[in-house]
Amino acid sequence: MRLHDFPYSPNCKKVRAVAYELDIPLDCVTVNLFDGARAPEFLAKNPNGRVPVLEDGDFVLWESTAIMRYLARGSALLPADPRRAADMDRWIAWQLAHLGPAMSKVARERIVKALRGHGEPDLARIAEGTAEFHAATAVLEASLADDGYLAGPLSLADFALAPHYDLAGACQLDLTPYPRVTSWLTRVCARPSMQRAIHYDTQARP
Ligand SMILES: N[C@@H](CCC(=O)N[C@@H](CS)C(=O)NCC(=O)O)C(=O)O
Repeated sequence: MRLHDFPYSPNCKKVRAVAYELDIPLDCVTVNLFDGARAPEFLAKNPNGRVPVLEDGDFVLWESTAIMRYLARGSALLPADPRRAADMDRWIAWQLAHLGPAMSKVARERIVKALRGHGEPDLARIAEGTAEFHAATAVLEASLADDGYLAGPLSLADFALAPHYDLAGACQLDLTPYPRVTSWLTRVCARPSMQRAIHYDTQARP
């Protein structure tokens, strides 16, 4: 299978971590997101112009959640129990609807603008994203047990959220008020699969 990805993208890290966890070989092809233009061949695969995109033979799939689910079919990362599966889906949807947009506001202002030379950060936008990040993370903190995972046993939900929270430091978003989130993140990021996905940009490509 081939994955069109970008080393620093948390949505790509989700997919790579699941593939590494399940020992699924991936042929990774980097799409340079810093270059605004997208090749027509890439746009033919994903008209949204975004990564990740998976190719499995003639089957082309975009959207990180759909890709994770496709890779994890039949594995323990995708619970068979309907309530556990719904709980997992709830956190994945929450990341896409709430946590992700909040962090993106801050990341765009603090990181992307600097990398692309797009001018000074908009402080009002940072304040807005930071407030949303803390409101969301307080919800997660209250939902987590001291030593558990997001939906009972380790599941796709942990792989969906951890790459985003791993970028909190780079965005200058403070996790110290959230000891359970911090301990969960440390536990998930200690897994060899997550380590490999997170540090992919500094390694020889698989
Ligand atoms: N909902 C999509 C979001 C994909 C997405 O936004 N990917 C980012 C990288 S993390 C991207 O390709 N950005 C390029 C752009 O906005 O031009 C998913 O979960 O796959």
